Amino acid sequence: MSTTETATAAGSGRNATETFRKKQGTGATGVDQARVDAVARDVLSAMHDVIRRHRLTYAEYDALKAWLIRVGEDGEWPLFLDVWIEHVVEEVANADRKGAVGTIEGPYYVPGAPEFTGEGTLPMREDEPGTPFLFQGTVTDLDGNPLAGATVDFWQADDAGFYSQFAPGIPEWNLRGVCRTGDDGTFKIHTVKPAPYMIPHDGACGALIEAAGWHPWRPAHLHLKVAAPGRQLITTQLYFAGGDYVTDDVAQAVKPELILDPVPAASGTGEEVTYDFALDPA
Ligand code: MBD
Ligand code: FE
Repeated sequence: MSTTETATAAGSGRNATETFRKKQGTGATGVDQARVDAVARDVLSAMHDVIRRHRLTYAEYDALKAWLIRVGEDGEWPLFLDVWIEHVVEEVANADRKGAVGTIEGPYYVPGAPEFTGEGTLPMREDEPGTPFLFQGTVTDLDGNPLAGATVDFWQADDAGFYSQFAPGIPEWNLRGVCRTGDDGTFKIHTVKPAPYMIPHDGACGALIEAAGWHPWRPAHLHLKVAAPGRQLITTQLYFAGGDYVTDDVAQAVKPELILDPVPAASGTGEEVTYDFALDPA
């Protein structure tokens, strides 16, 4: 059975929820009461305002209630929040950065991927489908000085748009890896180009998309966390010039600085691109 036949919203949602719980623990810790009061009050009053402006009916209120219950049942809170909310959180969080441009993390990062130094190939299947792709560059400080021992933590969907550990039938660390820069601050990551990602249509997020007449697609993208001692970690994504949905990402996470324009690889096989990261001081 192929991944396409067996991937379900509830399956990937369950894994995304579990992954988030591992990172976060279970509850809020140490959030200031005055801050909760101010933010929760504003969220609620924004909702009250929407209800008044649109004259929400009881039928619509009950449809909303049913849908919210389903988001939880399908494990799709991580997906929902990261697709429709996170881009603004990221915008606020990274507003003062001078170096590499960030964007949203999304629900599918898993820490602890296999590591290599300098140059390596991401874990992949023997017959991994897709265009071979070399992603290379240098990690520097804001003055362009190379940073040795920086880490480029890399994850992506495969050529069918599926993530290992969130869709069934894919080896655990497929297309996930951590490249540590060598003494010259460079990294060379051999992989394959990912396909666009479609929000699953059999879960609550898909139901919202369908009911509203939206489209469910994210453009093909690479995910990265780039870090070095004494520097701020940057979480970002990179996209492909001219690719489908680059100008119409359902998650609104594309920025002009994040669009790659790969060229035929010097090796003669597949494509390659060079992209550098300048890290802000911590
Ligand atoms: C993804 O692959 C992703 O990166 C985000 C942000 C949301 C859903 C799926
Ligand atoms: Fe993604």
